[in-house]
Amino acid sequence: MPANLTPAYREAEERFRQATTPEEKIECLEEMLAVIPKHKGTEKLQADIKRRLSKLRQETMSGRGPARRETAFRVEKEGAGQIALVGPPNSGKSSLLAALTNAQPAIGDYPFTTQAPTPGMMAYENVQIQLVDLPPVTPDYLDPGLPGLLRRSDALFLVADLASDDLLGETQAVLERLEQAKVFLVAEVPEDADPRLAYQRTLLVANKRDAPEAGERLALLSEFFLPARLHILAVSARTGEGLEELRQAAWRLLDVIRVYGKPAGQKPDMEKPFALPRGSTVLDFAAAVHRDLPAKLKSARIWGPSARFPGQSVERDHTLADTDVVELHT
Ligand SMILES: Nc1nc2c(ncn2[C@@H]2O[C@H](COP(=O)(O)OP(=O)(O)OP(=O)(O)O)[C@@H](O)[C@H]2O)c(=O)[nH]1
Ligand SMILES: [Mg+2]
Repeated sequence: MPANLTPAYREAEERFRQATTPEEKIECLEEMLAVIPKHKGTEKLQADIKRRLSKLRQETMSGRGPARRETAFRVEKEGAGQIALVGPPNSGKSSLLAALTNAQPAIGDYPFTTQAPTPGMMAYENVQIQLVDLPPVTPDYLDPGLPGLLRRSDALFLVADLASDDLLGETQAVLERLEQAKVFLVAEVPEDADPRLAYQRTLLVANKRDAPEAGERLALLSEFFLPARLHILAVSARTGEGLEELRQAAWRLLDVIRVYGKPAGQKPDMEKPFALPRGSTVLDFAAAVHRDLPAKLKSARIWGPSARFPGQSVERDHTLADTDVVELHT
């Protein structure tokens, strides 16, 4: 077993061990494949996961429909990270997606307008963050594909409705319904998190702050969600208030850093940063550039916040910082 597997991988693997249905197993294996560090040392393991996946997929295809239903809930990740929008009906999830991205989801003044995940790309400075609009969650309704999508995404917006009389009840119901599905919405993932449960970093987005009585409702929401310690940001998809702050908050929520690649003797490409989890090293960056690179890597030089001086030579385990420039030598 390669020693350099990440906590995210080990959590997915632990969930796989606990999984009871083929659908759950497929979901866990897919997650393991998505988060496994891609380099030579894990190639055998990757092949093994793929083999188990295709076997399970074949088994479920010959059976009933849920596995196929599940595939409708699979959204390929793009950009610096994926944030899923979850919440009660009519809270304005689709309106937020429309206001923040070029996507054009159906928006309606009635519940259950959205029936399938709809992605869109949101610009923040020089990066793109993927937002995924979802069907609503109520005490009686949770699409079976939804918890898996939430687990696989990088962070969540819980969208609450400041125009609703049942603001607290319906928002709490979403949290409870998801907890039954072992998905916990938290401000920070606890260090000693139980690997069988999924904790997702979440921002509580209080939408419709333009609505009458939104102020009082926001105060209620803050008071109520104080124990859960979710950070709250009030916005309006309709007037655009708070949306710039929301882009920034999305970036902070993802907790990633931008790293620029620099070919030797050339200028760095400042247009297209790589987005890496905070705490990533030179070696992680090399793996993100190309899966074969870590094995060939001889040395690296860096410029930017984590460099003691411009062009400093660093070891492969050097921890990078946001906006570092890295030149890899093979
Ligand atoms: N006043 C006000 N109304 C809004 C705002 N955002 C959305 N709405 C309205 O709220 C209603 C529901 O909006 P949607 O974006 O469809 O809500 P949703 O959360 O996607 O709903 P479902 O798909 O059913 O879960 C529509 O009538 C929107 O025009 C806002 O910021 N202010
Ligand atoms: Mg919708």
